[in-house]
Amino acid sequence: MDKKTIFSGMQPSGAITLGNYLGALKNWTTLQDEYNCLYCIVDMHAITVRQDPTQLRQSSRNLLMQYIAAGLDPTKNIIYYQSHVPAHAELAWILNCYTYMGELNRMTQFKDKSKSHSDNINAGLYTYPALMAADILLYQTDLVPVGVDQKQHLELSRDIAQRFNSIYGDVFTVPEPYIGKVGAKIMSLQEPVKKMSKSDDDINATINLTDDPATIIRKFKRAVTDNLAQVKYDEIAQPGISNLMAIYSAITGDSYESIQNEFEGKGYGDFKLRVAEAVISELEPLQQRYKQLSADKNYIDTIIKENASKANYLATKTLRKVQKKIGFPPIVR
Ligand code: ATP
Ligand code: LTN
Repeated sequence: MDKKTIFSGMQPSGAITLGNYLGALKNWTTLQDEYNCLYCIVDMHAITVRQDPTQLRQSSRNLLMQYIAAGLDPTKNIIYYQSHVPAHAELAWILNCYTYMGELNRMTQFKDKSKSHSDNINAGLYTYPALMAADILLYQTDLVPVGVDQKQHLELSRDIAQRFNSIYGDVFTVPEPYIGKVGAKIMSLQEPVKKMSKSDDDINATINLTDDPATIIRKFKRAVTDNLAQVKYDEIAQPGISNLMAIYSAITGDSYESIQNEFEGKGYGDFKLRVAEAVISELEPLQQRYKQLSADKNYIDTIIKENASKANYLATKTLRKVQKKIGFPPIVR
């Protein structure tokens, strides 16, 4: 009853990557006993970039199964689609009216995506953070486990919550970010100064959770490094090697120092292969569970239905409170 609440989400904008897994999903699985957790598939956020309908439907279902395959128990956590809970859109509209354009103009994700999707800089892409704030605030969330790239959005969510509370009293819990120590920012294997991103067009830049062992080995072999011939953590001088060390450390739990010692005097080939092997064995159980889940349509459908109903119940409670505070007329039954 008195457990704290956790909320997080991922966009079904493609196959999820090792970055999503190490930066977010893996951490989520460690929190499920201690907290009341909601893990959303944020399909409404995904359409801020143009999506193919058939692919979006498939990616959304795949993502839900990957949450479960990674170890999230759907009876302990509320795992659901954002579009199945209308309160997200309703609260987002309200929060849009408490968010300044000056704040949205500063968001680096908006700036980045405006560059990479310059033919479709739509209003949804711009007001994306107000929807994200709605996701979080609807559930009176205490903690939000995300990768470091989402910190700025989270700070804005806090500002919006505080602004609203200062006008209307304590309506929202003000959420705190929860960012893991390792794995918080996994970089592209091809351009290690850029984050690994599931919507990257270069297939060699990302490891997908469903990649088979041969593909994983091939991608790590091709990973961009340097000619300094030393396994040493230095993000500036050796971004590629540092990224491989971050991946290895996030999986094995080994410190950078011990990784440095382990591979002292060894070539990059050896190191890359060890990283690939660690990733393969980390992903193997997940891939097996994913296969089983894909074959059990009824089980997945039941989860979708039951969890959406739980989320709807909780979200509506907060939404009604907000509507009342701002002066919307009560619903007459
Ligand atoms: P897209 O490429 O479509 O923008 P994305 O790969 O950035 O997607 P999101 O759905 O936006 O993924 O993010 C899901 C979660 O994964 C977030 O908590 C985010 O912080 C985390 N995350 C995304 N990329 C990385 C990364 N490279 N390293 C660590 N965490 C990441
Ligand atoms: N913006 C996030 C996805 C996201 C999210 C959220 C994360 C949408 N709503 C609420 C945490 C809490 C992203 O791009 N990774």
